[in-house]
Amino acid sequence: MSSLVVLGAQWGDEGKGKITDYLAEKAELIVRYQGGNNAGHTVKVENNEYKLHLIPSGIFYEDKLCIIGNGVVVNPKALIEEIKYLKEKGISTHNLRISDRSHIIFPYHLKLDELEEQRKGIKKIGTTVKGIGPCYRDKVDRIGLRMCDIFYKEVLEEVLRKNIKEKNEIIVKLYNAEPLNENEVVNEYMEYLEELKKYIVDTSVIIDNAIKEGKKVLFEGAQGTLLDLDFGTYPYLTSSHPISGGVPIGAGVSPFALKRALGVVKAYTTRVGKGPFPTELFDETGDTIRDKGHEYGTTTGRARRCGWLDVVMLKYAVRINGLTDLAVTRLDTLGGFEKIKICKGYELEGNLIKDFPASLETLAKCVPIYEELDGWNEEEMKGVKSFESLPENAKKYIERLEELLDVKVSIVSIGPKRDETIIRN
Ligand code: 2SA
Ligand code: MG
Repeated sequence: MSSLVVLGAQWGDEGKGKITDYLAEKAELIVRYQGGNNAGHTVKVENNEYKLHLIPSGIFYEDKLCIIGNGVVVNPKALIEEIKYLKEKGISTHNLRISDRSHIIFPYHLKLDELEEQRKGIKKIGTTVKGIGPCYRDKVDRIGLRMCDIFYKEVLEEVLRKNIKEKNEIIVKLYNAEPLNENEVVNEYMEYLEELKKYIVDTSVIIDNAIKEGKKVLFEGAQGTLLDLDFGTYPYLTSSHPISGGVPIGAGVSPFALKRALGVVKAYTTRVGKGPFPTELFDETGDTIRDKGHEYGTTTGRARRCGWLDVVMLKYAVRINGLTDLAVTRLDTLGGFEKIKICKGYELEGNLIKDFPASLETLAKCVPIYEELDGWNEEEMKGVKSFESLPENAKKYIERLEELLDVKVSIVSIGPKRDETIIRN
């Protein structure tokens, strides 16, 4: 059994939840390696629907360890709420483990996230306002607090009080906003952390042992490649590393631990938040995709921007992540269009651009070069169990994508349910 990472190849919301859930069945450990409760996915188990933000989707299986790795930023309050939510639905969290090296999100991170976004005005990033960026910033600044600090309560309290005082100064002086109540935050969070103590361990040792024993480990990415801090559309991105390179750092494993990198690709492109988006559709087609695909954020309810599939972007994702294969989701949503477009390259001031540019100024000027393919009828897709039985033009769409990217599409999803997943051998 070999280990693999499942990650988003676009701007997040590719349908990773469903694919991860599907693959989790065959894995023994499921590990989150970046992000925090800015992630959100819906998992359907039998007839129940669950929404998870922080806990890996393997939690629905009794016998699998679910790990929140060191690269994740943990909001203790949100995590306790998620544990309670699962308990109320009869799901136990006894298999949950939290890295002792993971950083803690405190209320001042959320407050600063909100205030900074307000101050940026129209230049705002459109964050999830979960305190993700400010928490990672403190980590880099070496003033953050980690889960292991709860075992030294006095030290933790001292640093926490110092941090609250310093952040309050910024909140009051720079933003003219209400300061946080120091004692209230300290008391509330010391209690939460005490409650989480039983889950805190050195998770990198557990993962390493599992790999040595030949167990299959599934690394679960949140957000997507184009939201990666280094390789995404800076600054309109998240503050962590969703790419495959984020796994060794965010989970504490060797870079050679990964044998497979599965990229999840939505059959079209969506993004929430700001920033250039070359294949964005501002017409009726875009609205139809949004409505048919229910393209509204799970956490914030925001309408997602929709557009055609972008191969320039996907080639970049294949290269940066070393993708071994792809899972294409939402092929059903593309049904019913007479013609479907794929962007094969960009035109920039008379030149052909094949590599995804670094500068957003450049990206904003790129004009997509499209190839047009014939559409298919979605009715012909209902109940289909094999790739061969898909409508002819839907197959052509997938095969053309494979040809353009030179990567195999190993999974095709044609609906939200587990049995609407086609595996190609
Ligand atoms: P943040 O809050 O600092 O991470 O926001 C920075 C940018 O990253 C975007 N972002 C996301 N975009 C899509 N999906 C996200 N997460 C969930 C998911 C979304 C959900 O993984 O499915 O619940 O539907 C996500 N998280 C962050 C955000 O919009 C900003 O552009
Ligand atoms: Mg989502």
